[in-house]
Amino acid sequence: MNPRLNAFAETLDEAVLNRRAVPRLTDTAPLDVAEAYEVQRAVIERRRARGEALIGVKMGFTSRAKMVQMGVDDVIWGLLTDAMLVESHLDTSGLIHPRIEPEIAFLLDRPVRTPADAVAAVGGIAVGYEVLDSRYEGFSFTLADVVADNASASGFGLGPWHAPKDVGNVGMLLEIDGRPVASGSSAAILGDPLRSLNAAARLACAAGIELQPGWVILAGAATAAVPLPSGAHVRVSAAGLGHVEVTTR
Ligand code: OOG
Repeated sequence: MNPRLNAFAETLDEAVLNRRAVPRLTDTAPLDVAEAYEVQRAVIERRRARGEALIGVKMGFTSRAKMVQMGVDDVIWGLLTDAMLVESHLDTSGLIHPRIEPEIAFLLDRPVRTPADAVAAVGGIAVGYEVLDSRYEGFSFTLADVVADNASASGFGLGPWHAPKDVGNVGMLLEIDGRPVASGSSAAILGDPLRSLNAAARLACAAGIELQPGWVILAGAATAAVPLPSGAHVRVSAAGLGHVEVTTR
């Protein structure tokens, strides 16, 4: 691998391990989006070398609210590993400046070999959340920076799986300590989260990655992300999909 890109991957990986934010890569050297995806893959390879397994993909900037919040205007994707899956508790002391956002998740029960396979491959749908933890100082980045940083992926949690159904326009709510802090409709996700699933399938196929049975596709947030405090109780719900909760310390 190009030594510049390899050094970028090492910088981002060490930022996670040391819980220390780093300056934006693009402040120090040029980086285009195609190269940024190479850096992302190298970051994931480092995690796999430590025993983590790929279990899905996440989409980013699929909603207007997120594009405006972060000042970027293109859909991106990142990879999820088993170490990112949060059960009912999350220790935020291992994170830099975590944020949380409500998501719709798809569970695949068949491989996706071409984008046309995506919708039929869905075996379940759930409400979920994603914990973002940009490795960059000030949670500030260009498109290439955030792609290299695996789309800020840090953790995610899932509610109960439901049989596939229409989730094109369901109300979503994020509450922290019983207080509503963000709400929106799943329609904010590219008009329908299924479009995000299709985009994930397209990007994966283009990258030569086959989406696998058992993998989770996080379709992206319906609202802006909010800071995730320690010592908090978070509840994320979506109409018809129930809810998922997490307690932080
Ligand atoms: C990048 C990730 C964006 C989403 O749902 O739009 C994302 C970030 O905002 O840090 O996951």
